[in-house]
Amino acid sequence: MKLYMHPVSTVSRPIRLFCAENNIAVEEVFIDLMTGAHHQEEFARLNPSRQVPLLVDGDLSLTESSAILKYLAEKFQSPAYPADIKKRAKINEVMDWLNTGFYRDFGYNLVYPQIFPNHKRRSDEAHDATLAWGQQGSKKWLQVLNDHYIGPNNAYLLGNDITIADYFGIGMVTIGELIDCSFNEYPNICRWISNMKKLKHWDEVNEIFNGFAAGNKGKAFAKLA
Ligand SMILES: N[C@@H](CCC(=O)N[C@@H](CS)C(=O)NCC(=O)O)C(=O)O
Repeated sequence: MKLYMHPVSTVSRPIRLFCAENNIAVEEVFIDLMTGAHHQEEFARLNPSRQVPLLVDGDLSLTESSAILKYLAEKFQSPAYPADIKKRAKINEVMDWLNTGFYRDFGYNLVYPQIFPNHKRRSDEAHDATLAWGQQGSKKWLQVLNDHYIGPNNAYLLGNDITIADYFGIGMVTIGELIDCSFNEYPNICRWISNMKKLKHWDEVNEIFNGFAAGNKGKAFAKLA
């Protein structure tokens, strides 16, 4: 299997972490998004959307990080994606919730416009309005994550067993580190983040991401407050 990825990519990191933690042998192919390698014909033929991650397993070419995690978990019969249909339905629910709700506001309206020049809005007014929208939406989603999904007793998003939703979500929530964002107002989220960071391969998988985040420390960003 080949995984086309970028080590800082929010949606590549969960797959790399899941593979590392579960001893899944995958050949990683680095696609340098910074130099536009994803726009070169060779890669665009494999993924016309010109994005990472992309998993190639024999004759299967699979995009969408959520679908890739589910495929790998099924292929290797991981307990992180139990066969019980009700448990699986809840995992799917959280992954969709993260992807279509939380990530839109937190990633695309708050974090990315501040760190990627191509996400900056054309006027200051439009830019500030996007960030204000992102702050408001993110706070709503984080409260739901803190109170409803994790709650005061769970170690993970859906109880005390890690699932692929945790791998998926941790990639998205920790992009807050790129704008030096604190989650202190959300103690259950802090506990969950700290549990995920205890995974054996966390540091190794996130080394480059952590370097990127460290470079942004102390800079002025619109955060959650
Ligand atoms: N919905 C896709 C999103 C993929 C995505 O946004 N990938 C980013 C990296 S995090 C990318 O390749 N960006 C390059 C670009 O769009 O130009 C997934 O979950 O896999």
